[in-house]
Amino acid sequence: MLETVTQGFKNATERLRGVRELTEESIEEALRDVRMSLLEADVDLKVTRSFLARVKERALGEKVETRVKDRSGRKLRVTPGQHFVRICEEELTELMGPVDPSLAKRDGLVSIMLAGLQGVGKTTIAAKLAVYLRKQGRKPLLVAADIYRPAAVDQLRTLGASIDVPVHSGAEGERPPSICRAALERAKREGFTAIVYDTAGRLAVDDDLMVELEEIVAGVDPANKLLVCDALMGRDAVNVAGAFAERIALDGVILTKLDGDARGGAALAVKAVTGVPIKFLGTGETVDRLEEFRPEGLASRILGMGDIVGLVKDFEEVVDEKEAEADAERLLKGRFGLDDLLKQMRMIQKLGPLKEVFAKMPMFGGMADQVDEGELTKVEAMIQSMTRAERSDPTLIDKSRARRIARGCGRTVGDIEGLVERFMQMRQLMGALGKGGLLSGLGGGGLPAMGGPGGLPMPPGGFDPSMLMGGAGRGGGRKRQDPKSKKSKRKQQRASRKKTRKK
Ligand SMILES: Nc1nc2c(ncn2[C@@H]2O[C@H](COP(=O)(O)OP(=O)(O)OP(=O)(O)O)[C@@H](O)[C@H]2O)c(=O)[nH]1
Ligand SMILES: [Mg+2]
Repeated sequence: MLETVTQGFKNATERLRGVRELTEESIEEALRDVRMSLLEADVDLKVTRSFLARVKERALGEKVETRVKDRSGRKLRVTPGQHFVRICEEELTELMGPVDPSLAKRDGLVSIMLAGLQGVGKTTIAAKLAVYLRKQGRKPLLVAADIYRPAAVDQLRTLGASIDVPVHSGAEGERPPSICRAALERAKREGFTAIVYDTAGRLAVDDDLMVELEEIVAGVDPANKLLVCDALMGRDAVNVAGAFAERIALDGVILTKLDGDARGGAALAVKAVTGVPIKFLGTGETVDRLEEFRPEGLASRILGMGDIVGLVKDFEEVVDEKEAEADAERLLKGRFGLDDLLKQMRMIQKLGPLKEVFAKMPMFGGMADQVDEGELTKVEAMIQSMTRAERSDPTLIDKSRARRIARGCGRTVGDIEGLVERFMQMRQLMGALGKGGLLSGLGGGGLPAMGGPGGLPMPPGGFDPSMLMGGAGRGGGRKRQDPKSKKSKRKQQRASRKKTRKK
């Protein structure tokens, strides 16, 4: 999603590479790329203009410190281009923010009315929200208030059945405002603690639709009146959102189909236009694809840096900080062995499905689809068949050792040699990255040092990302480890050390 804008920012930073300071001229030039990509992504013109003006003003006004200290006191070098990226990121965050995934409740009931044009994903979001609310311990009721499209009620019923959430629908010929009122009565009577009204969509904003929504609002007074927009709407989203906001007092916006469109201009402008926060993102057709909206996350994804904050947060949950920092250091100095790889693989497994982990990484986002978890399970098995010495120094692995390892894990000698070869490449690459300073701090919980996109050293011909992060194939059912249970973790480590010593 939003690849167009990402490319614009990449081009802009590329232009600023090697620039000594941010002058009006160099900023203007960089901003030209950004402007073009924003317009191409169909971001509203006014929003684009004011965004660019703010970035320019700040970029000109700020003194560029080229040496800064990160949180652990380490000195880092920052280029003007990286400063520019940081300013853009902060302004993007500002443009799309704030963070507010909260849902209002009244008398213990979370009530949500979904409104929006035809086909934007209201019904899908209704089901997603029901799942979301149930995860929060609520008992949700879905309400089919779309009586115009013949299959609409059935669609919601099917969805409801698939997630095991009851769906309230009206009698033959009953009007939506009356259906909603009856549903609310039922919810109170039957002890539901959340209710989601799925209303009808129209091809364009028309008065009938608005009157109906106003009647529903008057009848059931939903605590959350949410406008659903899809990312494909671009500039139109602005007019539509404006029209809805004029008639009903919106409490928030939900953006859908962020997975589908490369342009996604609506995401950037909708908050500025409606003045209400974006609450959630829909990122796929299935009911689990709902995310609470975090502007920083989206901003850094747009800038092509991946959602590092999100990833770091995930990391903090599963990783012992000190240990991670030491690991990261060694990693970035190119001094690590296959045993480190194995450890990292296991850590990554705890973060969730690999594809999602990769999507959040700055460099690998685009490769997320290529990750093959099954391959990674094989890698894990191969490493486990090696001795401790071989793991820490894979150069030891000659033909005869490779044969023994291959026998141990049921793979071919070629597989083993391939693994070692790719591992050596990767180690070299990590060393190069470490010198660039990009990833320093990532593992330790701190933010990376403003590494700009485009400034990354990459090996010729690229490398296999799955090699870097390791496999989740085997650990599908494995539970996340409680970060506090360090005792049991240490015990585990001791046990595994013992085991390897024996070998
Ligand atoms: N890729 C993708 N598709 C989505 C997403 N949300 C919804 N869709 C698809 O978009 C289509 C329309 O979704 P609905 O939920 O029926 O939209 P609606 O707003 O209820 O449509 P009407 O009731 O006709 O106004 C369906 O094919 C959905 O599967 C999403 O986040 N990503
Ligand atoms: Mg619908």
